[in-house]
Amino acid sequence: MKIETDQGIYGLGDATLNGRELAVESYLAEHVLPCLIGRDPFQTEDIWQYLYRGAYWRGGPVTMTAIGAVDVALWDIKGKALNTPVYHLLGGSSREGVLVYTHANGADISETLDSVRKHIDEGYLAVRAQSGVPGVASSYGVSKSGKPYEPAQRGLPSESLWSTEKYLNFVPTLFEKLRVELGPEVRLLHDCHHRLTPIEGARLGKSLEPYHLFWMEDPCPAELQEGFELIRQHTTTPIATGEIFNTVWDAHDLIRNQWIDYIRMAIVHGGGITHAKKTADFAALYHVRTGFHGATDLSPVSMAAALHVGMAIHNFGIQEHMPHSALTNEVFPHGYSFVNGYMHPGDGAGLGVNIDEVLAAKHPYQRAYLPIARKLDGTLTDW
Ligand code: KDG
Ligand code: MG
Repeated sequence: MKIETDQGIYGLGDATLNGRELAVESYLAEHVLPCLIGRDPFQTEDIWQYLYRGAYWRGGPVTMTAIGAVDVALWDIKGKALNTPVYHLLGGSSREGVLVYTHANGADISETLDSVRKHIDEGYLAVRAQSGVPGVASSYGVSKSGKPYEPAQRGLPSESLWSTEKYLNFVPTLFEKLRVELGPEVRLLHDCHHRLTPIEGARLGKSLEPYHLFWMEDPCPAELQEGFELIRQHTTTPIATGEIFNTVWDAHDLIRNQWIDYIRMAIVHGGGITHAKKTADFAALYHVRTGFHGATDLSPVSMAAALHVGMAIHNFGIQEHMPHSALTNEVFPHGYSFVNGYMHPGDGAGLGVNIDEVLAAKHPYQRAYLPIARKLDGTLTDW
């Protein structure tokens, strides 16, 4: 999304909500953008409150993504108007670079090991490892025939079959092999993608302790925040969650009770930079660090926003980095860079990302859905 000012400066925001894109577009076009005409783009706080409180109906992914898109674009404008990178406006650099992790996956343990090794050779110091599970037709996070992993597909939602029993028996053998082969240094992460119950998450965390993961992500759905207390009581494996959260209130109990170690709310789905900064500051009081969502369904604009926040806040933990396709990078030329495991947002004014609208127009929107998952007996479960 692009917001233009009467001073000739424009800002970019990302309004992508994978699988529900047009709902956000409509919310923006019909309800938000008319309210922005004539406002001072420097008033990021007041505009945020105007869009959040002023709507009366608040929260939820559509609303908060729309607010996030506007907010990020306004911070871009502010940086450009003041001729400074956004991170300078958020506290300046608290570190030399932003530690990132990327995704490795394979059909089996040996392919996954090769994939992790490949990313270590590329310079990554942290890698998320997902593998096909024997007896499970399609596991979360495993790409088909070596293609980059992108879960949303054209047509109606695809269905995959899931077995928690097979998964729980398998995952410790994966990480045992990775540790034996790769040694103690590399940071290893794993995403359970909300598929377990709390006690199953507890069992997994406990069984992974010998392989000292950097984090176990989304062991179970987080609507019931106290479910994480149960996991926490049983394991020292660090816990990350929040990629589908939209406000700090979704994580309020998780944070203040120290049931999690990393908060993953996406900058754009959580109301933008203004709300991400407040969430991070609240989390800092409870030793919770950030691990902002950074999958490829979020654009380079979101990536840049996350890097600027990650540079500035004290309780930064790690940033997810799934490199975009060459075409996406061409549509969004950007100044951020990756060197030896760390990324830097660049020192251009604003976010440091631009858009080639002519090229973008050659690739019109096509509807796609995230998959759904069913247990072996047909019961719908969390994908
Ligand atoms: O659109 C859904 C993806 O963003 C999500 O499945 C990716 O879990 C994910 C992750 O950790 O990157
Ligand atoms: Mg995830």
